[in-house]
Amino acid sequence: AEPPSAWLVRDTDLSAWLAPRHANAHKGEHGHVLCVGGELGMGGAVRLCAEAALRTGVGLASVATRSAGVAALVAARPEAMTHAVEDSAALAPLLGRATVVAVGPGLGQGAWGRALLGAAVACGKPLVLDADALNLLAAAPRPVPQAILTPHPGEAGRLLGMSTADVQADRYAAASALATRYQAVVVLKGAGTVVAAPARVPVVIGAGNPGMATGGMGDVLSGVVAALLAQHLPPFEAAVAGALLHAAAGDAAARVDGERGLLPSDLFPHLRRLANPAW
Ligand code: NPW
Ligand code: AMP
Ligand code: MG
Repeated sequence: AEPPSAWLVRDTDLSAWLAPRHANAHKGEHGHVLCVGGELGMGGAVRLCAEAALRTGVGLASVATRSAGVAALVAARPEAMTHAVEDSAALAPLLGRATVVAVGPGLGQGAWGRALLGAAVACGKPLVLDADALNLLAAAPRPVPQAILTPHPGEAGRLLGMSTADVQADRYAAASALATRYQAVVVLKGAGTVVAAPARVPVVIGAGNPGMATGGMGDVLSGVVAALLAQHLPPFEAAVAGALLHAAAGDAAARVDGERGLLPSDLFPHLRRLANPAW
């Protein structure tokens, strides 16, 4: 069900949003993304988010995660400033220093995740909400006009109180209903990602492949979108350009060695190259 006026964007359109840096740029101009997540057993998700933000050109990336996950993350990605955060009091100073807060990758749906999400929503900074942040939002729905939401069809169904199949039966209607209900920019993921927002013509992402149906792929997307928002793209443009950059990186990675066995971290060198379209 395609509405009469949806825009289709392709990888050749990326240069419209990704201008080269100017010669005397400094890291403070390129924003500071704080990634919040990584409940026990899911520390990899928040690392993927932070690394994706760095490969998409953010000036600084910080991570707030469980104490148990800090050492591994610092060793794997020393550029990310990784903090042990066991409660919302420990999160507050990190929220104060962030330009954009990405919440949800591996957050879990327990008391820890709920407390950190509540503090992030209350802080007033621009947000990217993904994964368990969306599951927690579905359990206590409220407008989040400062947010970009990045649900897969299962999460979209929870946010709308309908089945995954009903979301997939009319993806435009589902994306628009989410944008209206949550007063937010929405990236409805899956084959033919749809970006919607209140009073905007929806955009369809003409890139991506089924090799991307691998755990952790969406955690990478949240970092890409957060990094573009932190680099001063307006929210709808950050969502469109981020979804397109992520899908194009997935296609580029699949062209190298195929779709089966493609890993989210395989996108990083392609993200970096495609984030510099004029290079
Ligand atoms: P069904 O069964 O068809 O109704 P969940 P998750 C649906 C973290 N991760 N088309 C489908 O539903 C995340 O960040 C950590 C159609 C499917 O069964 C989260 O915090 C990793 N349906 C947490 O795990 C790597 C689709 O959704 C259900 C669809 C849970 O997130 C993995 C699964 O979704 C993961 O990212 C589509 N295209 N896509 C790590 N390395 O640390 C999804 N569905 O139940 O929300 O679980 O997405 O795995
Ligand atoms: P998640 O389910 O949160 O890990 O997100 C999966 C990511 O991979 C999203 O960006 C999806 O749009 C993308 N993806 C998954 N399956 C496909 C597919 N069949 N075609 C294109 N993109 C896909
Ligand atoms: Mg996900």
